[in-house]
Amino acid sequence: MKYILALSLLAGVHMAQAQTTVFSTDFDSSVAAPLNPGTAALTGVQGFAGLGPAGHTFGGQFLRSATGNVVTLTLGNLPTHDQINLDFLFAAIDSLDGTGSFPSGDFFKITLDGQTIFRESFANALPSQIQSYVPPTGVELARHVDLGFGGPGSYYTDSAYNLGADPTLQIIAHTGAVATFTFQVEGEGIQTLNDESWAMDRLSVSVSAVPEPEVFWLAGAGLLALWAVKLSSSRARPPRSSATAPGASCGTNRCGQCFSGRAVQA
Ligand SMILES: [Ca+2]
Ligand SMILES: [Ca+2]
Repeated sequence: MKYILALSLLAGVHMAQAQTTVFSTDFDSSVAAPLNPGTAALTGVQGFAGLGPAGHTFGGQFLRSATGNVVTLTLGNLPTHDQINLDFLFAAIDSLDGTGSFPSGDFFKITLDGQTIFRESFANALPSQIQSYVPPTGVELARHVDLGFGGPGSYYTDSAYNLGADPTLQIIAHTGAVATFTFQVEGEGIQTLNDESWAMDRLSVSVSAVPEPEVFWLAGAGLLALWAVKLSSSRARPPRSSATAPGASCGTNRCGQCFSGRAVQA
């Protein structure tokens, strides 16, 4: 029973950190109201279909944007929280040109309440171009392959990323009741939709709360309960067989250790 109590208290800490999804869309039917797409439009995903981890893949339609355009997501009435998490699939379409001078200078930037939380260049046109974004393990889904749109071939290859798997966009400190995200490819390399573009699919936002101090006390109480159970069980163990033999006297040496009188006489 004590083990169950302790584990229940520890489970309470885990529950306190659970995420609450506050926005989610797959873009398959419409642009959800909290989104202001600017000039971006719902478009079939073409060759991106099926890319992504199981249950979280490109499919149907996504929101495709020209470079330079700003997509804004404004969420209000958020529940009490300390952290916010952003999750989406990112399509780098056609000849985005990475870091450098025009036509290079294509940086995908995300802001939260006016603060930049992500800004990296993406390069698709030539292997020699400089892409600043180095995806963490598990984020890159495709690179320099033709997934439709412009092309085929030439400069018009495409890339895909599961940006929600990038720790940069997870557990972001945030407490306000309103959160405003913007998404934009900006820089001096802006070109037309037929030359380069980007898209997002499976966009969701969740919030979570760090454990309150009293929850840490509960966790501490759980650990104390575990320690008490371990202590009481060790005290209940029978004495070791190497203890003083029956009938032998037990003296104490200068170090205070008990010894057998019979052993000393030998
Ligand atoms: Ca293409
Ligand atoms: Ca460009």
